[in-house]
Amino acid sequence: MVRPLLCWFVLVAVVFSGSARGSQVTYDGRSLIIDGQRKILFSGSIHYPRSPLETWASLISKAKDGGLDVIQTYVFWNLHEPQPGQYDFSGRKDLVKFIKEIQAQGLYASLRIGPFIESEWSYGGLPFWLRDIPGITFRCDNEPFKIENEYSMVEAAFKERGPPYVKWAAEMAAGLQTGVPWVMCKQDDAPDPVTFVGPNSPNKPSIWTENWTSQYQVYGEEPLLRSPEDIAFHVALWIARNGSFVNYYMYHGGTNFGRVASAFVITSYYDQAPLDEYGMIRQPKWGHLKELHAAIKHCSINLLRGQQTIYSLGDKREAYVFRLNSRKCAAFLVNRGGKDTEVSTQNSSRSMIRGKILDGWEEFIDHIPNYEDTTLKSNTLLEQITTARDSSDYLWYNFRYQHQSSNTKALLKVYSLGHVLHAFVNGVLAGSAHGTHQNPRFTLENTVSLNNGINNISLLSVMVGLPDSGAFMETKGLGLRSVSLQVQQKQLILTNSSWGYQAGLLGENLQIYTDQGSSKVQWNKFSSSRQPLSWYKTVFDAPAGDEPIALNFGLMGKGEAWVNGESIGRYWVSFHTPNGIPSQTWYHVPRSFLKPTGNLLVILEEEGRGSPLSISLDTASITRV
Ligand SMILES: *[C@@H]1O[C@H](CO)[C@@H](O)[C@H](O)[C@H]1NC(C)=O
Ligand SMILES: *[C@@H]1O[C@H](CO)[C@@H](O)[C@H](O)[C@H]1NC(C)=O
Ligand SMILES: *[C@@H]1O[C@H](CO)[C@@H](O)[C@H](O)[C@H]1NC(C)=O
Ligand SMILES: *[C@@H]1O[C@H](CO)[C@@H](O)[C@H](O)[C@H]1NC(C)=O
Ligand SMILES: CC(=O)N[C@H]1CO[C@H](CO)[C@@H](O)[C@@H]1O
Repeated sequence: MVRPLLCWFVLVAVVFSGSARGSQVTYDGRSLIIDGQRKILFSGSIHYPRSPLETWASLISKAKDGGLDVIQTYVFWNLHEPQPGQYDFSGRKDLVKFIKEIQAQGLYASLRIGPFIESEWSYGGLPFWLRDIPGITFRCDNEPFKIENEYSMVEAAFKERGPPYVKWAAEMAAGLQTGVPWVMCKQDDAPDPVTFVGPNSPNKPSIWTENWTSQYQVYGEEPLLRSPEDIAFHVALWIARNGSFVNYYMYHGGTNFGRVASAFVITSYYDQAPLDEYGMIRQPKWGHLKELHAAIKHCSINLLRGQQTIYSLGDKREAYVFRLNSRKCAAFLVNRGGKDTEVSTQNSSRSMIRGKILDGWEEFIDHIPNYEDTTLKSNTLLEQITTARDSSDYLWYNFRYQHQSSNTKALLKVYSLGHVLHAFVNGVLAGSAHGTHQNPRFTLENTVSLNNGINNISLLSVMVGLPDSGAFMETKGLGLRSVSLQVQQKQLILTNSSWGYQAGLLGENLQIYTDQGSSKVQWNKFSSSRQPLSWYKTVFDAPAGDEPIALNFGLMGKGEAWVNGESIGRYWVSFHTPNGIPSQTWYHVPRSFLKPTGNLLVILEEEGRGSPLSISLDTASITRV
């Protein structure tokens, strides 16, 4: 299956930070040059906030063992500056510690500083508060913004404000005199001395900033698998064609904890990478690439200093020969005609071992607000992102409807820009609908039952992540756009009637997923009532051993889960792939989030499907094949 590649333009500036010795990094037309030596470099992306700090050393060491020279990461601005001037580099956000760990293991760091990063990350890494700066237009030659990189895909949309902006970004970067080269990913008009993957000038090397080891996955779709043979073939071909730098995106993906995933992106990130979501070695991908790296490194002097000759061997075959002198050469033989050869490296597979079924559940049903309960009122439907300000995925739209008829049936019609809607009439769920990653917009059309008299209609619009890309991202809208009720033959347009708003659910606003917050509401014994907006709570002990742990949510619906107050991410198992299975069944619980005993698990189940009695605490294990 070929899917449109939606992360093309993860465009960024790249800086190569020096090694322990404070290396000199320059480049020529062949490669990057470190301390006077041309280098073929293999790089892999690992994003520090997507893996627990306690696992960084092991991930970097497995990457080094797999033949990597460089670890690449973005810098996630909205994580580090949640409010203007308030900085946070604690825990998983400790960028300096991550870079020092790379250095301690003798590898280089490639830093994609953004500020715009895309990366399937909420708002592409831009802080939400940037929207409040008067006169701002993101990502163009706009004085209040003036912070970007990378961007050829959206450049045309900004017309004449595009190219000067690229020039400004390049001059600004070079002017900082960091002593390391800068790269603009996929920016074919990158001005000198900023390099580009192309390359777009003979004195710049061919470097490949993003070659996908698979693809990020979205809810409702299957994972995209890319075979080790296919990746290795294209990497070898790239090197044969004078390439000297390859970055694997991702070498290890990790987990989108909390609400950081962008629209419809699943919580597990690039699980199919050479190191899987849990940091375990994925064979034969990891091993096959390791062998390729070793083979290329073995002849890197011939490749970097030799003279290239290309021979056609007829019938889809060719040879790329790098001759150093009459006795030394290295050659790549390319055969596009034949079948894939099986890789010889060790194979293995991962299985999830069924663990303890959790019990001792208590429940709390969240409050469905009515128009009277809300403080924010408006005579029109408000846009969701602007109104909820990223404080929550949830925004309630409430109105009162005076029905004067003994005929109780009416047709409720709601058009939404995305992403999910649950409609309640007089406190009872009257219908749900959702969009998709490809098309977030949808219409809910349901027959509802009305009382003769006042009816409370409460529409819960749910966002499954902010956008992470596109031109004019700051103006993209979500939430309800039009609402109507058809009563007998009469169509009532309610779009501009009086609406009352509440951002966030009661349980969220009270933080009942924390130790402290959980006592602020009355929890009841679990009753199997399966109501929408149910909160479930229990405590559990950490499983013995050191295998990675994941909660099996296979029979649940949609929501979010917290362990000891930390969100392990959104889950959505009721949105099946075309093959009829959840896009993600297991949700990673890092061991570092756990105490030996008495861990608090709180789950918000939005749809009220399934039952917490089906949830087990499983472990991941690797078996050799
Ligand atoms: C590789 O570089 C050499 C020297 O610059 C050049 O002659 C040759 O055409 C390049 N090969 C490819 C495939 O671009
Ligand atoms: C590796 O093992 C898996 C699981 O048994 C199998 O599906 C796959 O074809 C094997 N791959 C190779 C290259 O042997
Ligand atoms: C509608 O909401 C009002 C105010 O909260 C409440 O008093 C009334 O009982 C509700 N009506 C129905 C039918 O639920
Ligand atoms: C609702 O009000 C807005 C702004 O006043 C107006 O542009 C829009 O046409 C109105 N929509 C309907 C359905 O009346
Ligand atoms: C970003 C990029 O250039 N990705 C390439 C990685 O390899 C596959 C397979 O050849 C290409 O299709 C992608 O374009």
